[in-house]
Amino acid sequence: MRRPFTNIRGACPAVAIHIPWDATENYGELGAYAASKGIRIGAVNPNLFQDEAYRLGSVANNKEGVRRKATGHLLECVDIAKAVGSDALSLWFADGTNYPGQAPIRQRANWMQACLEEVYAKLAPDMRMLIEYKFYEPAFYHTDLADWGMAFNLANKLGPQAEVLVDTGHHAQGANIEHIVAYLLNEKKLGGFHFNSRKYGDDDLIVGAMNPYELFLIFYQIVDAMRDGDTVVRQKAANIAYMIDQSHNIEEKIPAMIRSVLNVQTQFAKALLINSQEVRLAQERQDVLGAEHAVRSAFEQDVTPLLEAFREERGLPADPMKAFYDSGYLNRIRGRGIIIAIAKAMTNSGSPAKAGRPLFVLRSRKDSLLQKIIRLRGRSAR
Ligand SMILES: [Mn+2]
Repeated sequence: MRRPFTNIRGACPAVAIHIPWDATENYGELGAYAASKGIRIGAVNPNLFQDEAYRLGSVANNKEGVRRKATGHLLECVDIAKAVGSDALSLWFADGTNYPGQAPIRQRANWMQACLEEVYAKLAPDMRMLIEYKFYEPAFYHTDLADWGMAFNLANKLGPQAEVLVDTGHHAQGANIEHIVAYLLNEKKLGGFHFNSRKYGDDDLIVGAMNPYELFLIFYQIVDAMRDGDTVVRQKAANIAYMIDQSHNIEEKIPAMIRSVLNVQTQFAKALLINSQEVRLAQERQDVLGAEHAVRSAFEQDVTPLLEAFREERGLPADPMKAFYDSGYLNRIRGRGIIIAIAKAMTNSGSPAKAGRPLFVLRSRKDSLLQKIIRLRGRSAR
């Protein structure tokens, strides 16, 4: 088990946890265990959508008791983050409505803000609150945090430790995500990413699988901000929390994650190759095609040999995917029926961690069809 992850952690130093899916009795021990494996616990993700009580909303629910329950869970997650040594509370709300008139939209915004103010006050000084938005699904009429502007406004109201999280799958078709990224960077409010790619809705496919150029252009904006004249913009750009939020239904999960990381690395490397001087000069002489060429030509470079050399210099396998398959790990976990074991543990206790299995297999939030089925089963049981 140790060998492949010794390799992967060359690029991915942290594992996000999702509560209650990763719930365990002793969080200090969990943090120490992660450290003993050379990784740390990244963002803590509360779950405010699985419990039947949240069917009509969590922190924006019109029932005060439900809002209390949701706030209590968020506060519990702040404590968990402190115990495991995490510096990020990552928030996504399924809150919204399906029909006009179903609930008071303005009042819900105020309820949500009041709950988050209470949670914000309990953050450790070095902790940040990442606020994610999504324009529809599971709600189909209105979502309480529908776009970056709403998340940005809420983060501004809460304070400097609150920042916006951009999930690349949470926009309407045709939205210019790299523009949103640039805007938030300029406002010093871009906290993190949930990477994934999509063709239609929030498909949660392997990042870069559908539109690698979009991913490259996102990194172009980040790399450009890293060279900004403003120190704070540079610091913020260097301190972005990069996360993967995907759902692997038909493909092997760990290779899919490795592929995702490699795709991110590739587009980041290409963005670093953009000749910023050439771009700037073209912009100054208002040479539209010259500027476009300076950006695009970096995308057309093959960075594979560069990345292989970069990894080898650090004592990492040049080809992480090959190293993973060669390790035999996939066959070993297949042999012990880990997926079935986790499914069983989740059905019984809602917590894969309690089964004493590794935490990284069911990684992303809506990890698989399997989890959706388990959730639906849980609902019908209640
Ligand atoms: Mn997400």
